[in-house]
Amino acid sequence: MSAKEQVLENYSSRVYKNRKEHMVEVNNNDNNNMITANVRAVPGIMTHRGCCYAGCKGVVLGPIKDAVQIVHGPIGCSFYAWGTRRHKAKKVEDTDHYLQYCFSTDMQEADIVFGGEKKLKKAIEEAMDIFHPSTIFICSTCPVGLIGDDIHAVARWAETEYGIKCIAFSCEGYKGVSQSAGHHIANNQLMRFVIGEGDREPKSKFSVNILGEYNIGGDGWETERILKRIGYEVVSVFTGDSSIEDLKNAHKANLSIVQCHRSINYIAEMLETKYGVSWLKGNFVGVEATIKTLRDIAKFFNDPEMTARTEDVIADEINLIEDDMEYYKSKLKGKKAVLYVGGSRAHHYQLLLNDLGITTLLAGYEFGHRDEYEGREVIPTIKPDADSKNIESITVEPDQEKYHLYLPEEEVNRLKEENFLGYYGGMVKDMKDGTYMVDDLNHFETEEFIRLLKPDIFFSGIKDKFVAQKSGVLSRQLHSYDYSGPYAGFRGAVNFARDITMGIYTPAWGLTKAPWKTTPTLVGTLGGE
Ligand code: CFM
Ligand code: HCA
Repeated sequence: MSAKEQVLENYSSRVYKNRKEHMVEVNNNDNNNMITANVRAVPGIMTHRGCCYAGCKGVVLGPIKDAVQIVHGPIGCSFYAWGTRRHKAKKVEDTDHYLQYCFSTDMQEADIVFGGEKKLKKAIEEAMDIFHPSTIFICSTCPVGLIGDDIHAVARWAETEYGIKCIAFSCEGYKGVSQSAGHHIANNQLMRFVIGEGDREPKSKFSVNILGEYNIGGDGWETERILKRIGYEVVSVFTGDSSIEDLKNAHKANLSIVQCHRSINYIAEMLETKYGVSWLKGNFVGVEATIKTLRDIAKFFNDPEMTARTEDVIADEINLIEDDMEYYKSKLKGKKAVLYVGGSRAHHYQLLLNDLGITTLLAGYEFGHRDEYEGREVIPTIKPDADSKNIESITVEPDQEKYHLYLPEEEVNRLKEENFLGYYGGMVKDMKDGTYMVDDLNHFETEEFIRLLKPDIFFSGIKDKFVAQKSGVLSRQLHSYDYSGPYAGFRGAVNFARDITMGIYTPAWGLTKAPWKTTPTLVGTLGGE
């Protein structure tokens, strides 16, 4: 029996039917790797997913450093999002920097009963008195949606009262099935109220945005370093170490490079539709992946000097890390890994592991959609009632097979000529036959797959980390990097390889033996007398 069947066998028939659709034994020959994803978790199962508020406030908005971000809700929600995600940012002189702060309306029972809008206004007044910010975000959490506070009206009030920018995000935690709904809400509001407002012209025609890069552990800085070394101008980064001013000018760039497609694909597509900024899916995690991305960007700009410069920089960067990478590869070759991360890293990190000779036995996403697993063809499609500037009416609708990007006729023709943007690849094509993709891997399945597959290392987040560690398997966090990093780009690859090598060669893992495996911990008698 396969590991997948052995795990599923433990379930009741109802749960079995549900969960089997979320598990695929990869077979790239029969091309039948369809998976169910982005649907509600079975109630009662210990999922490791997060909520809509986490995706909006925690992930996309959190790293924007010069906006005061007020969480309208009970204090616990705010405390959760305070400093846990490690999106690094540098203070720029004479500009606002609020990343270290935690702003909350601290809703209490009375506010739930009588309404919380007054308290929200008070919080804004207080923030204005103390910090004088030029931008305020309001993010609501579950109770706000239930009682119906109109945070958008409060935002309009603040804009008139103080002459600032104030944007409200109705990102109550219960919306949708995971963090993913929150990304969408954040993206839509940034598109409506921020992007397009700037008029700063890029200095160079080789100008880019980096989308879906949140500067976890300094990853974005390493990516920018490489791009700038080649000669690109980075107009904006969504949203790692970013300021409102940079984001306002994103539409001025000539190309958007998408690192994490899951969290930001909406903005990439809307920038293309509304302002004609092309995008390409890149990936700066892994040495080979970084090289490929740099070459794709050079291909896009199609400039002989930039192409030559790209090759020079690649050669020089490789030269600097080659010895280290060879050394770590000799230590790591043949090791086996399991990865379970949010919506893009379970794919990207497989490529970096490949560079080091480590095989992936199982990979899964908390909230990736089918695109992230199976990949999708992107089909530019003529929009029936084409009005290219009416962004609200343009949607990207993933059907079972393809992405349709609805555009006016001339845009469709242009994109078709540049068939360059025609495909967004999921992770299955980079996985070996016989390995597993598991969506929304839960606590029980984590324990079982670790027992059956016996990986040398389990990559995940804080919630599942200790499941692995308690069973004597090395764990590394791919969200927070266990407070190390950067792991992106050329220098990041060496940091990653070093951290993994240290972990694998730590003897502790072989020494752990749960006490209940050697001595019974419960003693009792069964039955009556
Ligand atoms: Fe994108 Fe991210 Fe991820 Fe994500 Fe996240 Fe993250 Fe992640 Mo944690 S935006 S999908 S919602 S790469 S916070 S920086 S590590 S789950 S794989
Ligand atoms: C989130 C943020 C998170 C959590 C990480 C973890 C992050 O989804 O709310 O579970 O360890 O990267 O900080 O994904």
